[in-house]
Amino acid sequence: MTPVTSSAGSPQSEVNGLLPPPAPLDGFTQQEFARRRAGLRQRYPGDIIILQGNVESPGSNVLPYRQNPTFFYYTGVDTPGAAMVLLPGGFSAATGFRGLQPNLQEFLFLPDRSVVAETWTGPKLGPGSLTEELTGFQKCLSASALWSAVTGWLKQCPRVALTAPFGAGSNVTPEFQLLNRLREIAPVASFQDISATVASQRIIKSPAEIERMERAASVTMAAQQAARTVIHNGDGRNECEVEAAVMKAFYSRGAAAAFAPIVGSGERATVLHYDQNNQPMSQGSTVVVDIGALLGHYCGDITRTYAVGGQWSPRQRDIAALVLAAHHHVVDNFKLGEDTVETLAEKCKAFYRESSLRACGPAGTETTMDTFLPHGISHHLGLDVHDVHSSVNWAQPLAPGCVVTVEPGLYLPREAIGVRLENDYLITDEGMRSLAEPLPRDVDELP
Ligand SMILES: [Mn+2]
Repeated sequence: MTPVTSSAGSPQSEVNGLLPPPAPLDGFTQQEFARRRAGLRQRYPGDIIILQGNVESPGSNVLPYRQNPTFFYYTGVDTPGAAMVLLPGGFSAATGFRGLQPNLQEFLFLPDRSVVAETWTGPKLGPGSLTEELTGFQKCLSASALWSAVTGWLKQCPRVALTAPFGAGSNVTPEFQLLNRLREIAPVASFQDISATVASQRIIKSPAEIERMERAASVTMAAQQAARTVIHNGDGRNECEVEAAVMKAFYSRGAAAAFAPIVGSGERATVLHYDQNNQPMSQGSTVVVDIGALLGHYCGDITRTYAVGGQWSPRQRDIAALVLAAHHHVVDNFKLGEDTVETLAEKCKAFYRESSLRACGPAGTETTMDTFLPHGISHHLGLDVHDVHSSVNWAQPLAPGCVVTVEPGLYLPREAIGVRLENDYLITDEGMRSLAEPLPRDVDELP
């Protein structure tokens, strides 16, 4: 994998005195992205495929800007305000945009570079030949030309493939705005939703993605080790100190948090997405630490459960041993071609049901342990923590190249015990392979 670097004295900087732009692709090869675009075009051979990237929210630095993961997946470009247009084969690009070579099919549109804007947010990739060289796009045009080009192209080919707006609040999404605008300029156009195709591509990871995800998982494990050290001397210390150790481990390794870290001790260990992380920990409590590093665009997601002071109580040990055994049971008995994200959860619940352990439910009656697992135990992982969540076909068997989490838990609020144990796995022909160091087999190695 050869990182692409931008050369100083590039056309973009020579012409207008701007600083050289940052390199796109984040260390992946141009072929990686070209292959993905080819895969997408193959599925929609008669359509104009349009994707838009994220824009920076004007005048606000409240949250760091992050590119739309699907847009990065097909372009390798983080530049705000970008758009990608892929034309069907045999279609003449010159019909929409005079002066273009007719055989061009892959277009990137980027905002023009601006001295004023770059004073605030630094040098950016802009339209032109340097970006074409760095990204492998056939043509990189100014974003100001996007709508006139698309209008012209749609007159010749009124078929569009795009990611449809989805879910609650979808009518305020950029996807909805794009769809509306296209309907205005091409009222007779037909639309196809590419989301399922995007998901089918994104859930199969390339060797380069797997290598990157191993690094994200290993940074996540380093942060787990840092969390454990704090918790072993954690009596009277605050959950936020654990979070601080986690963030230090991420930042000092060039990573960020893929999601708000969860550090819950005592009853808070039973709150699935607890993220206040601001209560004192007391000796002997279980502490659930669910964290993920975001490294080079890819996410880790690993959960460990520790005991303040480093020793289980007999009851905690029983609960943790069952969760650990369930985790290994699911991984060891993985059936390629059969198991789906859903059947993994069913296997885990069945395993819990067979256990002789019991606990009291909310009504105060004793029940089997499967009652105390309120969540699924697996999701795809990648550019997003819940990778292409809304578009994944959950009934589809996991295939080689998929990366998923396995994360059984047990949550007993009445006993103030919560345990979750999560690792990240690559599906291979031989089964599930842990991306980071494997989960121990011995429950006494955990706390
Ligand atoms: Mn997870």
